[in-house]
Amino acid sequence: MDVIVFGAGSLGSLIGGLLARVHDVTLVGRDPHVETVAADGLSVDGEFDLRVAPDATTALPGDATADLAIVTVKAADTDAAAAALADCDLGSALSLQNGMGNERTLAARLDCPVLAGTCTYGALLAEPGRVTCTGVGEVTLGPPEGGESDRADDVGAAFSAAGIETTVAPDMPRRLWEKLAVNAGINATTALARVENGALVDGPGHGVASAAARETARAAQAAGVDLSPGDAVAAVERVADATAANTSSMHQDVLAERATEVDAINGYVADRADNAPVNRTLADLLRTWERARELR
Ligand code: KPL
Repeated sequence: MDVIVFGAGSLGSLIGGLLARVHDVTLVGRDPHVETVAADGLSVDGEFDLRVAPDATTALPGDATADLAIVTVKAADTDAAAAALADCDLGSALSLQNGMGNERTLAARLDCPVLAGTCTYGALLAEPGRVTCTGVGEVTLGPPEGGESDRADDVGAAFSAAGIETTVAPDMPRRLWEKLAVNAGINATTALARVENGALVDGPGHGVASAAARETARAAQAAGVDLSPGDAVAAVERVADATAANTSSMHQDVLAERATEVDAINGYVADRADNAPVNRTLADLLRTWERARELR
């Protein structure tokens, strides 16, 4: 399969690197990472130990062709990614991003079916040309509105052939909310406390992450999605344990002094739940930090 990975940061490079074992992959990202991958290849270490040679570029030609485009950019950059992919000839697109509504943003511009996906692998861009897998998680994917599709089956088979733990799921709306609960619980808490995901398995951080996840479940229920507070907390516990050594993507953003995905995660929940004081507080603290750093 010809695959474009649009957004070759830590997660995009990990998924692209694993896929490149059996597929023709083009990574689209930023220098100096892209320059290094194009010249010397990509190393994937941590839970894996492999070296692959995907194509790598900072700008995709407008008429690029691929069976699949995987979008892994930050939620705030989805529209720009859709614009860059709009004139490409694509079989399908798959969002593997944090936050809600990315599939809709992509579908508004792309002339191909768009699949929804979640990913709980832990990834860290250790240096240009080297990505570390800090936890083996799972990819789930399927039609964003739920149900089954041959395209989702084909993409799932392509991921599985590359050794990526993959489930093709008929209930993506619920899974997207469950992943939102995981991100609402883990990302902001680890970013503010400057700890790895495993620090939330127990202790005071577990209480904060669990409360944020329970509020997310209530927002899901208000949106008509059947996610129980107990299942949302269990998902946070499972992912914190499986990715214990990982620096969450929001924690990585704070360390690199980059804008975070807080609006698409805790801010999104706080705006949709009747009463979500934990998500509101986490969102306001991160927004305060972003303002002080002139990132918003
Ligand atoms: O999605 C993640 C992220 O960091 O954004 C998890 C799964 C929580 C891994 O850290």
